[in-house]
Amino acid sequence: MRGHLIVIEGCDRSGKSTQCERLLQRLQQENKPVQLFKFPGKPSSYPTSLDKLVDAIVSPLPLCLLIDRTTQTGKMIDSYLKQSTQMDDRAIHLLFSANRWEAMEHMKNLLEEGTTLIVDRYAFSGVCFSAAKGLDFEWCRQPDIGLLSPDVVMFLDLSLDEAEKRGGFGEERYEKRDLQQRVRQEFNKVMDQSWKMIDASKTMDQVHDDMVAVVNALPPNRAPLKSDLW
Ligand code: T5A
Ligand code: NA
Repeated sequence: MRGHLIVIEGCDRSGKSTQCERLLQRLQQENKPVQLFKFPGKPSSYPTSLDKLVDAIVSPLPLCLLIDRTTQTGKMIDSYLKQSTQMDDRAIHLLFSANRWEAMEHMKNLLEEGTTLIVDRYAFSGVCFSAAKGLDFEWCRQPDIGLLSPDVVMFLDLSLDEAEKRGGFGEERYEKRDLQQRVRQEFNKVMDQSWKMIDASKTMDQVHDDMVAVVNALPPNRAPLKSDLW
């Protein structure tokens, strides 16, 4: 039986990375084969390339740590988000997509071996952020056509006011209120009935329990993987 592809989406500060980590730990405690992927990765979560290599060799860390912002595309995205480099809106959009495509084969192999994948942001973020910046929605969808389709998308739903209370937005390029508002509107366009809305304003424990309930309700996966994202 193949693993489940579980995607976690939501606006900035909604608790995605916190909850992905907790879900990972929970499934590991239940002895389920599981790995965590992040798009485009998290700068605070990765040490230097050398440290990473050593970690990957000596510890059972998920391989995804090698795929995030430290791939060539990942580094360019990181530098763009930290505002160290400028880039055309379309070029950065395509880079985010390329960053996902780089991981697809590895993800596919893991899923087929029976490993469940928890994915912190996916193509939905890709489309919503770029469309919120003013790019054409249909144009934005094109480069991600044919990615692996998730078995479930959980959307961590949090108001902008609540999100801003969580440490406030920092220095990253997209951490601005008006943009975040437009991103939320774009998410409303891409979500459908199949998405699981999670009230992210609850405590971390409550949010975790709600997400575990969604995962436990997933039917066993006998159908083959589909590479037919929208
Ligand atoms: N992007 C991304 C694109 O433009 N195109 C793309 O294709 C993709 C994939 C970076 C940016 O890139 C854009 C979107 C983003 O703007 P990122 O690296 O995922 O994407 O963003 P991060 O800055 O790492 O993460 P977020 O800001 O989105 O935060 P999270 O992961 O949602 O939230 P988390 O878990 O870090 O928590 C935030 C704070 O809230 C607290 C936490 O302790 C933390 O301090 N918190 C809670 N507090 C109270 N109650 C709870 N229930 C809480 N849960 C967490
Ligand atoms: Na995050």
